[in-house]
Amino acid sequence: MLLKNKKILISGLANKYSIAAGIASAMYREGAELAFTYQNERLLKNLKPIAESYGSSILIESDVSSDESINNSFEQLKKHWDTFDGLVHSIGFAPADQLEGNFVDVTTREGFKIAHDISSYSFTALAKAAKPMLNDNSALLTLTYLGAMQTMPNYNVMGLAKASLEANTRFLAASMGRDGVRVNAISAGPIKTLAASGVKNFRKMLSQHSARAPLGRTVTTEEVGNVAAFLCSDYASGVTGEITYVDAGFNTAAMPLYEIEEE
Ligand code: NAD
Ligand code: 0WE
Repeated sequence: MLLKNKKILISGLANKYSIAAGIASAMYREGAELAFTYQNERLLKNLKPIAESYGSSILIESDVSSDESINNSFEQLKKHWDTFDGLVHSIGFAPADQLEGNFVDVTTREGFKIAHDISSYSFTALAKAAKPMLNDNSALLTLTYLGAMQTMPNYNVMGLAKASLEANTRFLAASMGRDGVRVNAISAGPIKTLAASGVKNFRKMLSQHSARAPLGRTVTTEEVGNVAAFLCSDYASGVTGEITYVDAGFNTAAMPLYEIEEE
């Protein structure tokens, strides 16, 4: 039981395919007490039965594009918990028109602003709001992607936002370390979630991933969840400011082992 007596707040659980659902499942199994935030009313009906299955009825609305919504959500949380031990940020967004086409042609000032606001600043905003309630030996965790480090078609301005999120992870770690707060990120391989479902040629990307990755396959939300549970546990007490890849080794291999079969 990695997380016995730990209270952890999880954001970004939209449905059972969400990475946040794999994280919640692993954390619940490891003994954590969970609470959840959701973006809007529309997502509450999906979340409710899932949260219930993880023993939680603490469901709080939090739209990270609004400081008022964030502040309200922590006021709500205080009614249930005086203090807590962990926060999972599993939120990312860019307008759809930013994620298809040639980077220099499709990227706009407004698209850049929204992507960075929702996908990076929100992690700082949640850390700021959570800070007064965080116990000693607590942990913050976010989800990033290889597009922060290397290019690929269509990920575009989200790559810039993830680069910012990774720097955010390091600066938050430096900023909060003396308060007993660790801050880390998991860089997950591609997974077919709601956020990936609108993406052109995503199935092709999954098969390319399997071909190049040392493990010869993609990763599951459960595998991401297991590493998330570890990083938020006291077994990771010496780890902060780190980006941990959970991608079947994809980022470590420059070429696939075998010739890809002709189609
Ligand atoms: P998902 O669609 O299940 O989760 C994305 C979540 O972001 C949703 O719950 C949505 O409600 C939330 N969100 C968006 N805008 C918000 C706002 N303004 N306020 C509050 N919440 C908001 O998809 P996912 O793939 O599980 O994504 C979770 C995280 O994992 C994201 O940061 C994503 O970039 C990252 N990630 C995903 C993959 C992948 O291939 N699926 C790979 C690496 C990293
Ligand atoms: O971070 C992500 C998903 C990011 C995302 C996806 C969407 C689709 C719907 C952010 N905003 C939106 N906005 C929408 O309107 N991933 C790592 C998954 C992902 O998304 C891609 C990928 C991969 C991988 C987009 C293009 C290319 C590759």
